[in-house]
Amino acid sequence: MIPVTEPFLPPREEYIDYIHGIWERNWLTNNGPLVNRLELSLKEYLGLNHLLFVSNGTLALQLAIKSLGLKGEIITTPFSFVATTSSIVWEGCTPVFADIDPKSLNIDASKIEAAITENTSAILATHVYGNPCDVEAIQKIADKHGLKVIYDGAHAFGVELRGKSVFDYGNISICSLHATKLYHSIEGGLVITGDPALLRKMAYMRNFGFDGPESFAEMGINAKNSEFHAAMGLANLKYLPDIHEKRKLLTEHYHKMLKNVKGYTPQWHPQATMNYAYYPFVFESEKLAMKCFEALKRIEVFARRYFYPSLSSVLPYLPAKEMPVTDDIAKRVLCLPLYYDLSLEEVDLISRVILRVQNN
Ligand code: T4K
Repeated sequence: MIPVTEPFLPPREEYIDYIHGIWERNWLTNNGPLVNRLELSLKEYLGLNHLLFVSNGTLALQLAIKSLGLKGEIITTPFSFVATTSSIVWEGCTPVFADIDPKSLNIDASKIEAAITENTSAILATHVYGNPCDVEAIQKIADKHGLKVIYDGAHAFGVELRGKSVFDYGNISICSLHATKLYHSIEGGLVITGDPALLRKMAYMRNFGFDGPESFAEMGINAKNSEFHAAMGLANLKYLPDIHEKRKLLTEHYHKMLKNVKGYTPQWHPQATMNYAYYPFVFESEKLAMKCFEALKRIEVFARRYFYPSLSSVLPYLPAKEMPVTDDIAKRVLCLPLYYDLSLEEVDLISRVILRVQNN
């Protein structure tokens, strides 16, 4: 069986080395030493001044929305994982969709302005598959209309845009460190901001708002993460260069093998590095995409339709809205298997099945 992804696991002994200390200290969660160490290591690795390690990417989004005090409408992309939209609704705001650009698959900045009303408070855009949004155009619109900007960088770990971390754009960025991500802490997430006051606010919010054992600075939630999760994050860190190289090799092999397949891969931001988080392919038609999907399934290869259907049409708690570009792309896109332990031979096999389906 070949799944769309498989978590990377460090050598067991290296994880256990971190765990030994937990037994010695008997300190399991609530901002422990491994959590602090992971935060410092990630700041250094990513070249960032301020970040917090939280329970998961979804709570990271919720902290971002809450800490900015957002109300009313938030303009967002219909082409993302459900958490991007559901977090907006969960925080009592209304998502307003703007369609995507068919080349980058990110929110189309030229469609944002038409969606702005007097109730708009922010733009929440996803760097889909790790490919950075047009951050300059988005910031211009935000500045013109006095809006906040949140980036859902769940897929974008390690990506640099114009020489600095992609997480360094907007008011707040978030990342997911879920097991299915290229770098993970089993469950986990990050909130990142350049504003120290905002970071302090989110740090309180992550821990019920506590400012001391008997006082509160903010309204809060439990978005803390544990020493066991931090240990996994720390153990995985040193393998990032290997993980990056292997994913790059596999991606380039897919590119080579699939160059004659009718369709395309998203156009990457020209000033950004790649992290090879996913291998999305937009087929010429839904028919071809689904034929490939079924043929792969017959040999136990499980591609995924990330992200079908469009969030603007599928959520029972939102009115359906037509988004012509997203509705079309979502039907035609497949994410092909991509993970550290996948072999070049398996990429060959997957690609040959796709070529055979197309040529039949
Ligand atoms: N924003 C965006 C843009 C996101 O993509 C996500 C999450 C979030 C926000 C929220 O972040 P978190 O709150 O999750 O930190 C998976 C992930 O669960 C989810 O984190 C991710 N995006 C999404 C794109 O993919 P599913 O429902 O596809 O997961 P699942 O269980 O089907 O797993 C996918 C494949 O991975 C399976 O075929 C098998 C393999 N797998 C999975 C797990 C958990 C394993 O081999 N071992 C495992 O332990 O959502």
